[in-house]
Amino acid sequence: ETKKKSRFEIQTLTSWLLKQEQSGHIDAELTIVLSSISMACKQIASLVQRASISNLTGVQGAVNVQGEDQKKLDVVSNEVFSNCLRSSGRTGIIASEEEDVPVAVEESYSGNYIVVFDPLDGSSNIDAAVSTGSIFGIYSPNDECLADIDDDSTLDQAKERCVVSVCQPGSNLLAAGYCMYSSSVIFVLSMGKGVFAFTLDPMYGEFVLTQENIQIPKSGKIYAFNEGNYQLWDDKLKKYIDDLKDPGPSGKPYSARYIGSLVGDFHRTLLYGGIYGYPRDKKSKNGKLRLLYECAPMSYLVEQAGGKGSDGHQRILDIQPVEIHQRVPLYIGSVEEVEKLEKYLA
Ligand code: AHM
Ligand code: MG
Repeated sequence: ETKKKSRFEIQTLTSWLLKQEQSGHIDAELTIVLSSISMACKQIASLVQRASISNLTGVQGAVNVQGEDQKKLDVVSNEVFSNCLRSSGRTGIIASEEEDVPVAVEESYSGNYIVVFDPLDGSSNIDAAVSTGSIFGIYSPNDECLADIDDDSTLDQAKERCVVSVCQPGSNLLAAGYCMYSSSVIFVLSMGKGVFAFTLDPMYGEFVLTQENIQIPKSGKIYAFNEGNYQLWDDKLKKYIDDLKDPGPSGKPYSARYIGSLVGDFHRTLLYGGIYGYPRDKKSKNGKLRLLYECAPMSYLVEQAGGKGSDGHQRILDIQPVEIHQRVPLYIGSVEEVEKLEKYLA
């Protein structure tokens, strides 16, 4: 006899995580890391929503290690994210888009998970109240970096060990996800057993399970590229885009959609199908997006949903990073669309 579901029965992220822990999919440490990340996302959501009221729009006046203007909210979100992770007591090393080098967390209670994140992606959209998001990935504990620096090693050597521990291929990810700050706040997560989405219920202040085992459509007629860069692209890529727009007398051209916010553009692609791309071009040899905390977590999620993430020639998750802020071209979305693009680029 199946129990009828009460209409008051909702599953919060917290209770869902505890269930995953009980069934042995994740350990208690990882559960705590994930709930502290969701807490950071709730805080950032409220900061983003109130940005123009609390004077948090505009630039900070500093430039990050990658030469980008930091927005006030980039800096604040990085603090929020780092603090939540530190106080979880379960992270050993954290690496962020907004920090030059990975940081070893001094006092980890246990667990020592490695967390990579972009605290506020797409922040050029903030001042116009357009979608942004946070992206994260979690790797296995690695004690090397935490080795005491009171032995003969110097601080520089310890930092070097951190870089080595953090630089793992995406195929080692234990979990990855993002939170999108849009008309709804949506937390999307995978721990290697499908992709799940939780919507922030503003009434309860809790993330509530709204989609289980998301599968990306096998194909989809939407493409998302910054076509302003068209003249800087390789001819093979130009041909691919030209053909999407001009499918011949029988076909219908693809629709263009581009927010300029990876999380928003990716979320739409995940649900509706199609392809998102950030190619290399004449000015940016490896494109714009970062392998470790942008491309790898998104590729992990897309594969978990039955899609594909590629640099045009190989699987993103197979790429071994050599530095923290390494950039890589990204083509991600429905299997058929990404494979078609790979054929054009071959
Ligand atoms: P950011 O991390 O500095 O915000 O940059 C990443 C963002 C992505 O969200 C987005 O896909 C891309 O940059 C947009 O770049 P462009 O403005 O060149 O199209
Ligand atoms: Mg970013």
